Amino acid sequence: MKVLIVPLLAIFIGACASMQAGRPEVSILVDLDPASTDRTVIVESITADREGRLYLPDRVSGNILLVDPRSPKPVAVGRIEAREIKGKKVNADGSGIAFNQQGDLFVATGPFSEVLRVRGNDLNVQKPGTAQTFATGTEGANGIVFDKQGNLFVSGGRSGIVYRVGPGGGVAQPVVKIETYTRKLPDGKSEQPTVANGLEFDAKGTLYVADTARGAIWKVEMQADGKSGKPALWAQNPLLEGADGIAFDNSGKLWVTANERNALVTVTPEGTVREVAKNGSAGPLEFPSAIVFVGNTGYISNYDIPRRDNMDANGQTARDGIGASIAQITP
Ligand SMILES: [Ca+2]
Ligand SMILES: [Ca+2]
Repeated sequence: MKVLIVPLLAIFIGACASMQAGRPEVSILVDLDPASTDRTVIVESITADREGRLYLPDRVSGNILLVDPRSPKPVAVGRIEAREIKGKKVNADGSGIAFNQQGDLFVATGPFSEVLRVRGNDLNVQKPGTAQTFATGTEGANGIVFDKQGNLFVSGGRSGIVYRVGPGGGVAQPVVKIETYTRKLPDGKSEQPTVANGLEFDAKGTLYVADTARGAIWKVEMQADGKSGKPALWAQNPLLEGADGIAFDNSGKLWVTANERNALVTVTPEGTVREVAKNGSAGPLEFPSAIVFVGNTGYISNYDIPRRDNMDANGQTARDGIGASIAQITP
């Protein structure tokens, strides 16, 4: 018995020490392409259903993957078909993903300038449902989020526009505009022009917009008539360079995946910015692009673009680490 107790006690003391140090550890929940480290699967976003199961669109296969954290093996439950546009095959490159209150699943696609929908009943391992057009006119469609009234908000990337469309879908209308801006990365060559990326609402219904280019988070007060106020720069910090997906934890802290820095950063309701985790190109964070909380655990999609702190020593690839995967952290 003692043999058992001593290691358990050691683990317990170790866990307490790491909690006291305030540095919860990131680990890998699942490698989405165990046979490869070379972008044979590409996931840019992640969401969860009411049962805490995770969903990610894979840009390479067009599959919408389901991963149950209790038994983390990816299975396809939906499909996003490529289209022929002007005689060329165009991949959907699914990005932002979110459920509405009815349990239907939505995925933004920049190349189609649309948001697609798979009905909840059609999310099926035996017969994966095909995503159909829900919202149009969303140029650069990237992050998506629903408000409490069931309106869908869609970020437009470099244009800085955030679109809004009602619960029935249709043509989306621009409602917010973040001023355009382009940042040069430390390599002096790469440029980052995305100013409207990850979207999230807080409990009071205020909209937050991740500005990847400025390394900032904007706050937009929504008015009772459905119109939006002027965006206010809420937090800006070099730690936020590459700010991509965002999500609130149970304590009301905003978590930010700083993709090009391979880092997780939090912003308190007072606007204090703090780095929670960061690593080099070998992971476990590999260009983290989105985060979703299930209870106290944050699940993170590793997009694994070869850029800045996620680039291998050769300066061209991102083969270090395990590649496309879901990371997890329990603060
Ligand atoms: Ca892999
Ligand atoms: Ca990698």
